[in-house]
Amino acid sequence: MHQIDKIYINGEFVTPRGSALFDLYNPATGMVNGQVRLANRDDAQKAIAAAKAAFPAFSQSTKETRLALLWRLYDAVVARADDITAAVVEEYGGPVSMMPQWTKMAAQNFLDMAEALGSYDFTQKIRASDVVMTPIGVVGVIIPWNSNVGFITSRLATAIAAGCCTVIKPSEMSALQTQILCESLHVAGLPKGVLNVVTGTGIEVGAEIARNPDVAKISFTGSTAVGKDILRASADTMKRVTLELGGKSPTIILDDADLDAAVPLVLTAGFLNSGQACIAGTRVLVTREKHDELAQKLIAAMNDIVVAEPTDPASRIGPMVSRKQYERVQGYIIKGIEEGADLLAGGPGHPEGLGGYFVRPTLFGNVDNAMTIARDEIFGPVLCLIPYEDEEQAITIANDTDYGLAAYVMSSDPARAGRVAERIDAGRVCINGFQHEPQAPFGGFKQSGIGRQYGVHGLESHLEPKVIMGR
Ligand code: TXE
Repeated sequence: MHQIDKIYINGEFVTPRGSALFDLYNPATGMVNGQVRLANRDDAQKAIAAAKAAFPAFSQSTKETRLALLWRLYDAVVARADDITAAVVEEYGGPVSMMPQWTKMAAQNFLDMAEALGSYDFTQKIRASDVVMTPIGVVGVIIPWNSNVGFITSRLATAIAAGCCTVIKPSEMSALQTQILCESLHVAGLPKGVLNVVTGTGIEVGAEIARNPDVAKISFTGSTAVGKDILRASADTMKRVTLELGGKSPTIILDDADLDAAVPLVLTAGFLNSGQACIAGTRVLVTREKHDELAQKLIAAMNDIVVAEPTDPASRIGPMVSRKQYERVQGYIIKGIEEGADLLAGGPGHPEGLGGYFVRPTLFGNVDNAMTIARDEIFGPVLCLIPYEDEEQAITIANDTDYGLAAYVMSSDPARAGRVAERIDAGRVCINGFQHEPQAPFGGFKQSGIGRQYGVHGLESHLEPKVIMGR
Protein backbone atom coordinates (compact mmCIF):
# COMPACT_ATOMS: atom_id res chain seq x y z
CA MET A 1 0.00 0.00 0.00
CA HIS A 2 1.35 3.40 -0.98
CA GLN A 3 1.01 6.18 1.55
CA ILE A 4 1.59 9.59 0.00
CA ASP A 5 1.49 12.29 2.59
CA LYS A 6 3.87 14.96 1.33
CA ILE A 7 3.63 17.85 -1.08
CA TYR A 8 6.53 19.89 -2.44
CA ILE A 9 6.72 23.55 -1.42
CA ASN A 10 9.68 25.90 -1.48
CA GLY A 11 12.24 23.16 -2.05
CA GLU A 12 10.97 20.89 0.72
CA PHE A 13 8.71 17.90 1.06
CA VAL A 14 6.15 18.96 3.64
CA THR A 15 3.00 17.51 5.19
CA PRO A 16 -0.07 19.20 3.71
CA ARG A 17 -2.31 21.23 5.98
CA GLY A 18 -5.18 19.49 4.27
CA SER A 19 -6.19 16.29 6.01
CA ALA A 20 -8.64 14.71 3.56
CA LEU A 21 -7.57 11.29 2.32
CA PHE A 22 -8.08 9.97 -1.21
CA ASP A 23 -7.88 6.30 -2.12
CA LEU A 24 -5.64 5.28 -4.99
CA TYR A 25 -6.83 2.33 -7.09
CA ASN A 26 -4.93 -0.03 -9.31
CA PRO A 27 -6.90 0.42 -12.56
CA ALA A 28 -5.99 -3.06 -13.76
CA THR A 29 -7.74 -4.67 -10.78
CA GLY A 30 -9.98 -1.96 -9.36
CA MET A 31 -8.46 -2.64 -5.91
CA VAL A 32 -7.28 0.07 -3.53
CA ASN A 33 -3.49 0.18 -3.46
CA GLY A 34 -2.73 3.39 -1.62
CA GLN A 35 -3.84 6.60 -0.05
CA VAL A 36 -3.00 10.23 -0.66
CA ARG A 37 -3.30 13.03 1.82
CA LEU A 38 -4.70 15.87 -0.22
CA ALA A 39 -3.47 19.43 -0.18
CA ASN A 40 -6.10 22.09 0.46
CA ARG A 41 -6.62 25.77 -0.30
CA ASP A 42 -4.16 26.85 2.44
CA ASP A 43 -1.47 24.66 0.93
CA ALA A 44 -2.14 26.17 -2.47
CA GLN A 45 -1.77 29.65 -0.99
CA LYS A 46 1.48 28.68 0.70
CA ALA A 47 2.82 27.31 -2.59
CA ILE A 48 1.80 30.45 -4.46
CA ALA A 49 3.51 32.60 -1.83
CA ALA A 50 6.72 30.57 -2.21
CA ALA A 51 6.64 30.95 -5.98
CA LYS A 52 5.96 34.67 -5.66
CA ALA A 53 8.90 35.11 -3.28
CA ALA A 54 11.25 33.22 -5.59
CA PHE A 55 10.20 35.08 -8.72
CA PRO A 56 12.21 38.35 -8.45
CA ALA A 57 15.57 36.53 -8.25
CA PHE A 58 14.71 33.74 -10.68
CA SER A 59 13.33 36.11 -13.30
CA GLN A 60 16.71 37.87 -13.28
CA SER A 61 18.73 34.67 -13.70
CA THR A 62 20.82 34.41 -16.85
CA LYS A 63 19.96 32.30 -19.82
CA GLU A 64 23.08 30.19 -19.11
CA THR A 65 21.91 29.48 -15.56
CA ARG A 66 18.52 28.37 -16.79
CA LEU A 67 20.00 26.25 -19.59
CA ALA A 68 22.22 24.48 -17.08
CA LEU A 69 19.20 23.88 -14.84
CA LEU A 70 17.21 22.35 -17.72
CA TRP A 71 20.09 20.00 -18.52
CA ARG A 72 20.39 18.95 -14.87
CA LEU A 73 16.65 18.31 -14.70
CA TYR A 74 16.92 16.08 -17.77
CA ASP A 75 19.69 14.05 -16.14
CA ALA A 76 17.73 13.82 -12.90
CA VAL A 77 14.63 12.39 -14.55
CA VAL A 78 16.68 9.95 -16.63
CA ALA A 79 18.36 8.73 -13.44
CA ARG A 80 14.97 7.78 -11.94
CA ALA A 81 13.32 6.76 -15.22
CA ASP A 82 12.71 3.14 -14.19
CA ASP A 83 11.03 4.13 -10.91
CA ILE A 84 8.89 6.73 -12.66
CA THR A 85 7.83 4.25 -15.33
CA ALA A 86 6.96 1.60 -12.75
CA ALA A 87 4.74 4.09 -10.92
CA VAL A 88 2.97 5.09 -14.15
CA VAL A 89 2.34 1.45 -15.07
CA GLU A 90 0.92 0.67 -11.64
CA GLU A 91 -1.02 3.84 -10.96
CA TYR A 92 -2.22 4.79 -14.42
CA GLY A 93 -2.30 1.38 -16.12
CA GLY A 94 -0.15 2.40 -19.09
CA PRO A 95 1.26 -0.70 -20.85
CA VAL A 96 4.86 -1.45 -19.85
CA SER A 97 5.72 -1.93 -23.53
CA MET A 98 5.18 1.79 -24.10
CA MET A 99 5.62 3.66 -20.84
CA PRO A 100 9.46 3.65 -20.79
CA GLN A 101 9.31 5.59 -24.06
CA TRP A 102 6.85 8.04 -22.50
CA THR A 103 9.16 8.64 -19.55
CA LYS A 104 12.02 9.21 -21.98
CA MET A 105 9.93 11.74 -23.88
CA ALA A 106 9.02 13.43 -20.60
CA ALA A 107 12.71 13.87 -19.74
CA GLN A 108 13.38 15.02 -23.29
CA ASN A 109 11.02 17.98 -22.71
CA PHE A 110 13.85 19.63 -20.76
CA LEU A 111 16.32 19.24 -23.63
CA ASP A 112 13.81 20.38 -26.23
CA MET A 113 13.00 23.51 -24.25
CA ALA A 114 16.74 24.12 -23.70
CA GLU A 115 17.14 24.03 -27.47
CA ALA A 116 14.39 26.64 -27.92
CA LEU A 117 15.84 28.78 -25.13
CA GLY A 118 19.39 28.55 -26.48
CA SER A 119 18.55 30.35 -29.69
CA TYR A 120 15.94 32.71 -28.24
CA ASP A 121 16.65 36.43 -28.13
CA PHE A 122 14.91 38.07 -25.17
CA THR A 123 15.60 41.57 -26.52
CA GLN A 124 14.30 42.14 -30.00
CA LYS A 125 14.45 45.34 -32.06
CA ILE A 126 11.63 47.12 -33.87
CA ARG A 127 13.34 50.04 -35.62
CA ALA A 128 14.86 52.11 -32.77
CA SER A 129 12.79 50.47 -30.01
CA ASP A 130 13.73 47.52 -27.84
CA VAL A 131 11.11 44.85 -27.30
CA VAL A 132 12.16 43.12 -24.10
CA MET A 133 10.47 39.76 -23.55
CA THR A 134 9.80 39.71 -19.81
CA PRO A 135 8.87 36.69 -17.65
CA ILE A 136 5.21 36.85 -16.77
CA GLY A 137 5.37 35.88 -13.07
CA VAL A 138 3.95 32.94 -11.14
CA VAL A 139 2.50 30.28 -13.43
CA GLY A 140 -0.28 28.05 -12.11
CA VAL A 141 -0.23 24.69 -13.87
CA ILE A 142 -3.31 22.47 -13.64
CA ILE A 143 -3.02 19.10 -15.36
CA PRO A 144 -4.89 15.81 -15.73
CA TRP A 145 -3.86 12.19 -15.29
CA ASN A 146 -3.44 11.00 -18.87
CA SER A 147 0.20 12.05 -19.32
CA ASN A 148 1.07 13.40 -15.91
CA VAL A 149 4.85 13.07 -16.05
CA GLY A 150 5.08 14.56 -19.54
CA PHE A 151 2.78 17.42 -18.60
CA ILE A 152 4.76 18.30 -15.47
CA THR A 153 8.11 18.26 -17.27
CA SER A 154 6.94 20.22 -20.30
CA ARG A 155 5.16 22.90 -18.28
CA LEU A 156 8.05 23.20 -15.82
CA ALA A 157 10.63 23.33 -18.62
CA THR A 158 8.76 26.13 -20.36
CA ALA A 159 8.35 28.17 -17.18
CA ILE A 160 12.03 27.77 -16.29
CA ALA A 161 13.14 28.78 -19.78
CA ALA A 162 11.04 31.93 -19.45
CA GLY A 163 12.29 32.72 -15.92
CA CYS A 164 8.93 31.99 -14.27
CA CYS A 165 8.11 30.13 -11.04
CA THR A 166 5.46 27.42 -10.90
CA VAL A 167 2.70 26.02 -8.75
CA ILE A 168 1.67 22.70 -10.25
CA LYS A 169 -1.55 20.88 -9.42
CA PRO A 170 -1.60 17.35 -10.77
CA SER A 171 -4.63 15.10 -10.61
CA GLU A 172 -4.98 13.35 -7.27
CA MET A 173 -5.05 10.10 -9.28
CA SER A 174 -1.41 10.69 -10.27
CA ALA A 175 -0.05 11.17 -6.74
CA LEU A 176 2.39 8.26 -6.74
CA GLN A 177 4.16 9.10 -10.01
CA THR A 178 4.14 12.79 -9.05
CA GLN A 179 5.88 11.97 -5.76
CA ILE A 180 8.67 10.03 -7.48
CA LEU A 181 9.05 12.62 -10.21
CA CYS A 182 9.33 15.39 -7.59
CA GLU A 183 12.03 13.45 -5.76
CA SER A 184 13.99 13.26 -9.00
CA LEU A 185 13.52 16.96 -9.81
CA HIS A 186 14.49 17.94 -6.25
CA VAL A 187 17.99 16.47 -6.55
CA ALA A 188 18.67 18.55 -9.67
CA GLY A 189 19.16 21.58 -7.44
CA LEU A 190 16.18 23.77 -8.31
CA PRO A 191 16.26 27.19 -6.66
CA LYS A 192 13.73 27.16 -3.79
CA GLY A 193 10.23 28.17 -4.86
CA VAL A 194 10.71 27.70 -8.61
CA LEU A 195 8.80 24.42 -8.44
CA ASN A 196 5.91 23.84 -6.05
CA VAL A 197 3.67 20.82 -6.41
CA VAL A 198 0.36 20.61 -4.59
CA THR A 199 -1.62 17.47 -5.24
CA GLY A 200 -5.26 18.02 -4.37
CA THR A 201 -8.70 18.25 -5.89
CA GLY A 202 -9.78 20.63 -8.61
CA ILE A 203 -12.45 22.37 -6.57
CA GLU A 204 -10.06 22.99 -3.67
CA VAL A 205 -6.50 23.48 -4.98
CA GLY A 206 -7.26 24.05 -8.68
CA ALA A 207 -9.91 26.66 -7.97
CA GLU A 208 -7.56 28.52 -5.60
CA ILE A 209 -4.84 28.68 -8.27
CA ALA A 210 -7.34 29.94 -10.83
CA ARG A 211 -8.59 32.66 -8.50
CA ASN A 212 -5.46 33.78 -6.64
CA PRO A 213 -4.32 37.29 -7.62
CA ASP A 214 -0.63 36.36 -7.23
CA VAL A 215 -0.86 33.89 -10.10
CA ALA A 216 -0.14 35.73 -13.35
CA LYS A 217 -0.79 32.91 -15.77
CA ILE A 218 -2.65 29.63 -15.86
CA SER A 219 -1.56 26.74 -18.00
CA PHE A 220 -4.47 24.32 -17.91
CA THR A 221 -4.78 20.93 -19.57
CA GLY A 222 -7.98 18.95 -19.21
CA SER A 223 -11.61 18.88 -20.23
CA THR A 224 -13.22 21.68 -22.19
CA ALA A 225 -15.88 22.07 -19.47
CA VAL A 226 -13.30 22.77 -16.74
CA GLY A 227 -11.28 24.90 -19.18
CA LYS A 228 -14.28 27.21 -19.41
CA ASP A 229 -14.50 27.37 -15.59
CA ILE A 230 -10.82 28.28 -15.44
CA LEU A 231 -11.28 31.00 -18.03
CA ARG A 232 -14.15 32.49 -16.02
CA ALA A 233 -12.25 32.24 -12.72
CA SER A 234 -9.20 33.90 -14.28
CA ALA A 235 -11.15 36.88 -15.55
CA ASP A 236 -11.24 38.87 -12.32
CA THR A 237 -7.46 39.10 -12.12
CA MET A 238 -6.95 39.14 -15.90
CA LYS A 239 -4.62 36.14 -15.86
CA ARG A 240 -2.95 35.09 -19.07
CA VAL A 241 -4.36 31.70 -19.96
CA THR A 242 -3.18 28.77 -22.02
CA LEU A 243 -5.82 26.06 -22.35
CA GLU A 244 -5.11 22.67 -23.87
CA LEU A 245 -8.47 20.93 -23.98
CA GLY A 246 -10.32 18.07 -25.59
CA GLY A 247 -10.50 16.81 -29.12
CA LYS A 248 -12.58 14.73 -31.51
CA SER A 249 -9.98 14.46 -34.22
CA PRO A 250 -10.76 13.18 -37.72
CA THR A 251 -8.67 10.62 -39.58
CA ILE A 252 -9.53 11.23 -43.23
CA ILE A 253 -8.89 8.34 -45.59
CA LEU A 254 -8.99 9.88 -49.06
CA ASP A 255 -10.29 7.70 -51.91
CA ASP A 256 -6.79 7.11 -53.33
CA ALA A 257 -5.32 5.91 -50.03
CA ASP A 258 -3.89 2.42 -49.65
CA LEU A 259 -6.26 0.86 -47.10
CA ASP A 260 -3.66 -1.60 -45.83
CA ALA A 261 -1.36 1.30 -45.03
CA ALA A 262 -4.27 3.22 -43.48
CA VAL A 263 -5.09 0.51 -40.94
CA PRO A 264 -2.00 0.96 -38.70
CA LEU A 265 -2.44 4.75 -38.74
CA VAL A 266 -6.12 4.52 -37.84
CA LEU A 267 -5.37 2.20 -34.93
CA THR A 268 -2.28 4.06 -33.70
CA ALA A 269 -3.99 7.43 -33.79
CA GLY A 270 -7.26 6.06 -32.46
CA PHE A 271 -6.03 3.89 -29.60
CA LEU A 272 -3.12 6.08 -28.52
CA ASN A 273 -2.68 5.87 -24.75
CA SER A 274 -5.55 3.33 -24.59
CA GLY A 275 -7.73 6.01 -26.21
CA GLN A 276 -7.09 8.45 -23.36
CA ALA A 277 -5.39 11.04 -25.55
CA CYS A 278 -6.52 14.51 -26.55
CA ILE A 279 -5.12 14.01 -30.06
CA ALA A 280 -6.71 10.59 -30.61
CA GLY A 281 -8.10 10.23 -34.14
CA THR A 282 -11.52 8.92 -33.15
CA ARG A 283 -13.61 9.86 -36.20
CA VAL A 284 -12.42 7.81 -39.17
CA LEU A 285 -13.76 9.28 -42.40
CA VAL A 286 -13.85 6.91 -45.36
CA THR A 287 -15.68 6.93 -48.73
CA ARG A 288 -18.97 5.09 -48.68
CA GLU A 289 -17.67 2.61 -51.32
CA LYS A 290 -14.66 1.67 -49.22
CA HIS A 291 -16.40 1.74 -45.82
CA ASP A 292 -17.01 -2.01 -45.57
CA GLU A 293 -13.60 -2.97 -46.92
CA LEU A 294 -11.84 -0.75 -44.38
CA ALA A 295 -14.14 -2.03 -41.65
CA GLN A 296 -13.17 -5.64 -42.41
CA LYS A 297 -9.47 -4.79 -42.35
CA LEU A 298 -9.82 -2.91 -39.06
CA ILE A 299 -11.78 -5.73 -37.43
CA ALA A 300 -9.05 -8.20 -38.45
CA ALA A 301 -6.28 -5.93 -37.15
CA MET A 302 -8.12 -5.25 -33.90
CA ASN A 303 -8.22 -9.01 -33.24
CA ASP A 304 -4.44 -8.88 -33.01
CA ILE A 305 -4.25 -5.97 -30.55
CA VAL A 306 -3.35 -7.35 -27.16
CA VAL A 307 -5.44 -5.93 -24.32
CA ALA A 308 -3.79 -7.20 -21.17
CA GLU A 309 -2.47 -6.31 -17.73
CA PRO A 310 -0.22 -3.26 -18.07
CA THR A 311 2.69 -5.24 -16.63
CA ASP A 312 2.42 -7.82 -19.44
CA PRO A 313 5.03 -6.92 -22.07
CA ALA A 314 2.62 -7.96 -24.83
CA SER A 315 -0.08 -5.51 -23.72
CA ARG A 316 -0.84 -2.64 -26.11
CA ILE A 317 -4.05 -1.35 -24.52
CA GLY A 318 -4.42 -0.99 -20.77
CA PRO A 319 -7.35 -0.13 -18.53
CA MET A 320 -9.08 3.23 -18.17
CA VAL A 321 -7.61 5.30 -15.36
CA SER A 322 -10.59 5.16 -12.99
CA ARG A 323 -14.03 3.72 -12.37
CA LYS A 324 -15.49 7.08 -13.41
CA GLN A 325 -13.72 6.92 -16.77
CA TYR A 326 -14.62 3.22 -17.20
CA GLU A 327 -18.29 3.99 -16.67
CA ARG A 328 -18.15 7.02 -18.91
CA VAL A 329 -16.74 4.97 -21.79
CA GLN A 330 -19.29 2.17 -21.20
CA GLY A 331 -22.03 4.79 -21.31
CA TYR A 332 -20.87 6.00 -24.72
CA ILE A 333 -20.64 2.47 -26.13
CA ILE A 334 -24.24 1.83 -25.06
CA LYS A 335 -25.28 5.21 -26.45
CA GLY A 336 -23.70 4.37 -29.82
CA ILE A 337 -25.73 1.16 -30.02
CA GLU A 338 -28.92 2.97 -28.98
CA GLU A 339 -28.39 5.69 -31.56
CA GLY A 340 -28.18 3.08 -34.32
CA ALA A 341 -24.49 2.88 -35.21
CA ASP A 342 -23.31 -0.57 -36.35
CA LEU A 343 -21.30 -2.25 -33.61
CA LEU A 344 -18.51 -3.93 -35.60
CA ALA A 345 -16.06 -4.91 -32.85
CA GLY A 346 -15.89 -4.74 -29.07
CA GLY A 347 -18.98 -3.54 -27.23
CA PRO A 348 -20.04 -3.08 -23.62
CA GLY A 349 -18.41 -4.86 -20.68
CA HIS A 350 -14.93 -6.11 -19.93
CA PRO A 351 -12.63 -7.92 -22.36
CA GLU A 352 -12.61 -11.66 -21.67
CA GLY A 353 -10.59 -12.59 -18.59
CA LEU A 354 -10.00 -9.00 -17.48
CA GLY A 355 -11.67 -6.96 -14.76
CA GLY A 356 -10.72 -3.63 -13.23
CA TYR A 357 -11.29 -0.70 -15.55
CA PHE A 358 -10.51 -2.48 -18.84
CA VAL A 359 -12.90 -1.78 -21.70
CA ARG A 360 -13.23 -3.61 -25.00
CA PRO A 361 -11.63 -1.74 -27.91
CA THR A 362 -14.70 -0.87 -29.91
CA LEU A 363 -15.40 -0.04 -33.55
CA PHE A 364 -18.65 1.48 -34.75
CA GLY A 365 -19.51 1.60 -38.45
CA ASN A 366 -21.89 3.75 -40.51
CA VAL A 367 -21.77 6.44 -37.86
CA ASP A 368 -23.54 9.71 -38.57
CA ASN A 369 -21.46 12.70 -37.53
CA ALA A 370 -24.47 14.01 -35.60
CA MET A 371 -24.50 11.01 -33.24
CA THR A 372 -23.30 11.55 -29.67
CA ILE A 373 -20.38 9.13 -30.17
CA ALA A 374 -19.15 11.34 -33.04
CA ARG A 375 -19.60 14.61 -31.15
CA ASP A 376 -18.33 13.98 -27.61
CA GLU A 377 -14.77 13.23 -26.57
CA ILE A 378 -15.12 9.67 -25.24
CA PHE A 379 -11.54 9.32 -24.00
CA GLY A 380 -11.38 5.58 -24.42
CA PRO A 381 -10.63 3.08 -27.22
CA VAL A 382 -13.79 3.71 -29.24
CA LEU A 383 -13.61 4.46 -32.97
CA CYS A 384 -16.34 5.74 -35.28
CA LEU A 385 -16.25 4.95 -39.01
CA ILE A 386 -18.06 7.77 -40.80
CA PRO A 387 -18.83 7.35 -44.52
CA TYR A 388 -18.60 10.30 -46.93
CA GLU A 389 -19.46 10.85 -50.58
CA ASP A 390 -16.62 13.05 -51.86
CA GLU A 391 -13.59 15.04 -50.72
CA GLU A 392 -15.61 18.20 -50.19
CA GLN A 393 -18.00 16.40 -47.86
CA ALA A 394 -15.08 14.79 -46.01
CA ILE A 395 -13.69 18.24 -45.24
CA THR A 396 -17.11 19.50 -44.14
CA ILE A 397 -17.60 16.53 -41.79
CA ALA A 398 -14.04 16.80 -40.45
CA ASN A 399 -14.67 20.44 -39.53
CA ASP A 400 -18.18 19.83 -38.23
CA THR A 401 -17.14 19.59 -34.57
CA ASP A 402 -16.71 21.94 -31.62
CA TYR A 403 -13.11 20.76 -31.37
CA GLY A 404 -10.02 21.39 -33.48
CA LEU A 405 -6.93 19.86 -31.93
CA ALA A 406 -5.53 17.33 -34.40
CA ALA A 407 -6.31 15.65 -37.71
CA TYR A 408 -4.82 12.87 -39.83
CA VAL A 409 -5.02 12.58 -43.63
CA MET A 410 -4.16 9.51 -45.71
CA SER A 411 -3.62 9.68 -49.48
CA SER A 412 -1.28 8.19 -52.06
CA ASP A 413 -0.79 11.78 -53.24
CA PRO A 414 0.89 13.81 -50.46
CA ALA A 415 0.30 17.09 -52.32
CA ARG A 416 -3.42 16.40 -52.41
CA ALA A 417 -3.36 15.43 -48.73
CA GLY A 418 -1.54 18.71 -48.06
CA ARG A 419 -4.30 20.69 -49.78
CA VAL A 420 -6.91 18.92 -47.66
CA ALA A 421 -4.79 19.51 -44.53
CA GLU A 422 -4.82 23.24 -45.16
CA ARG A 423 -8.62 23.24 -45.06
CA ILE A 424 -8.94 21.39 -41.75
CA ASP A 425 -9.55 23.58 -38.69
CA ALA A 426 -7.05 21.93 -36.36
CA GLY A 427 -3.86 22.89 -34.60
CA ARG A 428 -1.95 19.91 -36.02
CA VAL A 429 -2.50 17.80 -39.14
CA CYS A 430 -0.40 14.69 -39.80
CA ILE A 431 -0.18 13.30 -43.33
CA ASN A 432 0.29 9.58 -43.96
CA GLY A 433 1.58 8.81 -40.49
CA PHE A 434 1.62 9.69 -36.85
CA GLN A 435 4.23 12.41 -36.41
CA HIS A 436 5.45 14.55 -33.55
CA GLU A 437 7.63 17.67 -33.67
CA PRO A 438 8.55 18.85 -30.17
CA GLN A 439 9.57 22.34 -31.30
CA ALA A 440 6.31 22.95 -33.17
CA PRO A 441 3.47 24.89 -31.50
CA PHE A 442 0.82 22.59 -30.05
CA GLY A 443 -2.73 23.62 -29.26
CA GLY A 444 -6.21 23.78 -30.61
CA PHE A 445 -8.63 25.67 -32.78
CA LYS A 446 -12.16 26.34 -31.51
CA GLN A 447 -13.07 24.69 -28.19
CA SER A 448 -9.88 22.63 -28.13
CA GLY A 449 -8.19 25.50 -26.40
CA ILE A 450 -6.43 28.82 -26.39
CA GLY A 451 -2.75 29.42 -27.04
CA ARG A 452 0.10 27.10 -27.89
CA GLN A 453 2.57 25.00 -25.92
CA TYR A 454 6.12 23.76 -26.71
CA GLY A 455 9.04 25.36 -28.53
CA VAL A 456 9.34 29.09 -29.01
CA HIS A 457 5.55 29.55 -29.09
CA GLY A 458 5.25 27.95 -25.65
CA LEU A 459 8.14 30.03 -24.34
CA GLU A 460 6.59 33.25 -25.60
CA SER A 461 3.28 32.40 -23.95
CA HIS A 462 5.15 32.85 -20.63
CA LEU A 463 6.60 36.24 -21.59
CA GLU A 464 5.15 39.74 -21.80
CA PRO A 465 6.59 42.01 -24.49
CA LYS A 466 7.79 45.29 -22.96
CA VAL A 467 8.76 48.07 -25.36
CA ILE A 468 11.55 50.41 -24.26
CA MET A 469 11.99 53.49 -26.42
CA GLY A 470 14.69 56.13 -26.42
CA ARG A 471 17.35 54.00 -24.72
O1 TXE B 1 -10.95 16.07 -16.31
P1 TXE B 1 -10.95 17.51 -15.62
P2 TXE B 1 -11.55 14.68 -15.78
C1 TXE B 1 -11.60 15.04 -20.82
C2 TXE B 1 -11.91 13.64 -21.24
C3 TXE B 1 -12.33 13.02 -19.96
C4 TXE B 1 -13.05 14.18 -19.28
C5 TXE B 1 -13.15 14.11 -17.77
O2 TXE B 1 -12.97 13.65 -22.16
O3 TXE B 1 -13.16 11.93 -20.16
O4 TXE B 1 -12.30 15.29 -19.64
O5 TXE B 1 -11.88 13.96 -17.16
C6 TXE B 1 -8.67 19.89 -12.33
N1 TXE B 1 -10.88 24.39 -11.06
N2 TXE B 1 -10.18 15.22 -20.60
O6 TXE B 1 -12.82 14.86 -15.02
O7 TXE B 1 -12.02 17.56 -14.59
C7 TXE B 1 -8.64 18.41 -11.99
O8 TXE B 1 -8.43 18.21 -10.62
C8 TXE B 1 -9.58 24.09 -11.26
C9 TXE B 1 -9.42 15.56 -21.76
O9 TXE B 1 -10.50 13.96 -15.07
O10 TXE B 1 -10.92 18.51 -16.69
C10 TXE B 1 -7.48 17.95 -12.86
O11 TXE B 1 -6.25 18.27 -12.23
N3 TXE B 1 -9.15 22.86 -11.59
C11 TXE B 1 -8.07 16.03 -21.45
C12 TXE B 1 -7.65 18.79 -14.13
O12 TXE B 1 -8.44 19.92 -13.73
C13 TXE B 1 -10.07 21.87 -11.73
C14 TXE B 1 -7.40 15.38 -20.32
C15 TXE B 1 -8.36 18.08 -15.28
O13 TXE B 1 -9.55 17.51 -14.81
C16 TXE B 1 -11.44 22.13 -11.54
C17 TXE B 1 -8.28 15.10 -19.20
C18 TXE B 1 -11.83 23.45 -11.20
N4 TXE B 1 -13.12 23.79 -11.03
C19 TXE B 1 -9.62 15.00 -19.39
N5 TXE B 1 -12.11 20.98 -11.76
C20 TXE B 1 -7.19 16.05 -22.67
N6 TXE B 1 -7.79 16.42 -23.80
O14 TXE B 1 -6.01 15.76 -22.64
C21 TXE B 1 -11.19 20.03 -12.07
N7 TXE B 1 -9.95 20.57 -12.05
